Amino acid sequence: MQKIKNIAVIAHVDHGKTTLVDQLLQQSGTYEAHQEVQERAMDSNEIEMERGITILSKNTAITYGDHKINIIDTPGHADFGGEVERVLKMVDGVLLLVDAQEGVMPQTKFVLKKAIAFGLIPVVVINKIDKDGSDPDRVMDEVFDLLVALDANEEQLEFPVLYAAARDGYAKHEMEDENKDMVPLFDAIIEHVPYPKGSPDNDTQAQVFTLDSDNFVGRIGITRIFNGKVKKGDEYLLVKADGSKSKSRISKLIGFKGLERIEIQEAEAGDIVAIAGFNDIDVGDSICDPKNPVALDPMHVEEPTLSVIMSVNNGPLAGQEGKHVTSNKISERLEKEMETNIAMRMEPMGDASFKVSGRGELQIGILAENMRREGFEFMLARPEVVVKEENGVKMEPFEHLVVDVPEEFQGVAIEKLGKRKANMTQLTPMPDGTVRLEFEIPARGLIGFRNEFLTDTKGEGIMNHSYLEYRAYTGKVESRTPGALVSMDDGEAVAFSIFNLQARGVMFISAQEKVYSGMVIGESARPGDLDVNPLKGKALTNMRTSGTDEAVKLVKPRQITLESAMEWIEDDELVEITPESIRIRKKSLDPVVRKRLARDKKNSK
Ligand SMILES: Nc1nc2c(ncn2[C@@H]2O[C@H](COP(=O)(O)OP(=O)(O)OP(=O)(O)O)[C@@H](O)[C@H]2O)c(=O)[nH]1
Ligand SMILES: [Mg+2]
Repeated sequence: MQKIKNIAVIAHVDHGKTTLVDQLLQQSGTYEAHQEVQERAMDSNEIEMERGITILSKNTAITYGDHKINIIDTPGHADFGGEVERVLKMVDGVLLLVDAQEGVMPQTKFVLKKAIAFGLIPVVVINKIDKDGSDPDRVMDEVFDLLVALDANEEQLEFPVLYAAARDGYAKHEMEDENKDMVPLFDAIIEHVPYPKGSPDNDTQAQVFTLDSDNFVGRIGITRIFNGKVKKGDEYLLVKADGSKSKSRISKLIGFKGLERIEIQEAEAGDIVAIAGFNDIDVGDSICDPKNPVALDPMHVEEPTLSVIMSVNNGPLAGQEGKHVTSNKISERLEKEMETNIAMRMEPMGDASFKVSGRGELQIGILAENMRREGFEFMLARPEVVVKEENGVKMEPFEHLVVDVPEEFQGVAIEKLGKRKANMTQLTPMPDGTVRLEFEIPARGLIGFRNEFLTDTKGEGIMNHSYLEYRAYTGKVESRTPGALVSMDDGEAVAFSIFNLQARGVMFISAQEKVYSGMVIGESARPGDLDVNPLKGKALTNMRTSGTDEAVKLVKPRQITLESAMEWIEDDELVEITPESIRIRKKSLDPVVRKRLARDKKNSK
């Protein structure tokens, strides 16, 4: 039987997980000599490469001495915490990375809490020790305190620690040791991560934790084998979370080796393989011996905390840029997403709209971004938190928030967060002259906060948050103050009128861009919406078109991204998304209706 170690790499966003996996791949000699490999090779999908973040967890396998190490790289952003949760059940150990300067951050707490609950002993890697301002001792203390706070048992408290610069390819036991290579980390994995339990002689039990597809064989389930064997050509029983069962043969069995996938005939307890042949295979399904099927526990993933209404684009420019625009197409696409993404939910709401729920704006934003790249066109409403009722009490999700700000912005940060119902739990002066403020805040209070925070701190503030728990509802929180500049006509925006409107606020559009009545073309400098005319040109005789014309010098418009638009909009606004454009509009395009609604709203206050 092969000696196997199964580990997941977990950390807060950007603490260096994918970079570390690069080095483990390289230094284990897994690559062929001629193989050309990109930096952060595991971040293989388009959006991951563009943004330099991991979105989906992915697995690889390396050989080290007589061991095979299966490694699962996980995403660090809080919105993808569901990915980490389901992966933890598949491994027998974790590498917990912590940035030697930033220290313990919200998502460090979230992932470590889950790992501790699964009984895993973390191999702690204090990473980026090469950075100026790194303070490995302080960070080590923070990790220890965190483990105590998380009720780690004695064995877990004796976790091994390594000091590393993943980017530079070394890890070591003591800071004084030489900077050499990853050998100390490889050895720590072999020494401290337990071997898989279970036996190849038992009846087969395996569980799917990720889905993949292949043009030739269809759906593939990436699976951890807990007991017994799986053989190509043999028949197995697929058991779903709802208990339903179906029999099928394994048509193809795929093993992992570095970035490659190789066809294999058989695999056994302890290993991670990809299985084809089950058409309706889903995340969480068990693959069992047909004679003695004992399904594994369904996977638990924390419920979604945020939802957004997605609807068919019904604006005047609808259907001009997208390929898939109907409610049927959107529904099909969302259903497909829900099969692989167990941390998300979808619910049809009638009238061509759907409620899509997930862990945060980024998670929903990435789905929307993928859809627009596939040619979809649709609208999103303002995100809302998922409110629950427990024992007759209205509950809402709370987040753990950490902001790092230069000292002079401490006051404004505390004041603004106070208005959003945040409760400060800690204030720590940092060695670099910044202050670290920690809060517990209703997730509602964070919607739209990032823009405001960056403005208030002149771009110098850093904020990080991650899900904490459901607590009693806190009442009204403040939202965006500035109003919208709303176009009152259809047509193409004229440079001269944009020039005039610049005095009234920040523009979102450039000259010649298509606009329509009810479209939001900028942020007003004052509260309250303002209907404006972006089409009003100067009489042609006076208009010079040359770029040097002083009179029409235009400020660069604010770049609207999918996520910034979702953050910015209010209840009566929508984001219109097409493969080519992101526009913001009023829900009601008719100015008369809008005025009446605004009046009713005011009266009801
Ligand atoms: N100075 C320094 N930078 C590092 C080190 N390791 C990684 N980085 C940098 O940190 C950034 C983030 O690295 P990633 O490996 O993508 O981090 P990650 O944890 O996988 O990020 P997510 O998957 O998005 O959570 C990159 O710019 C790396 O080059 C290190 O040891 N020292
Ligand atoms: Mg990564």
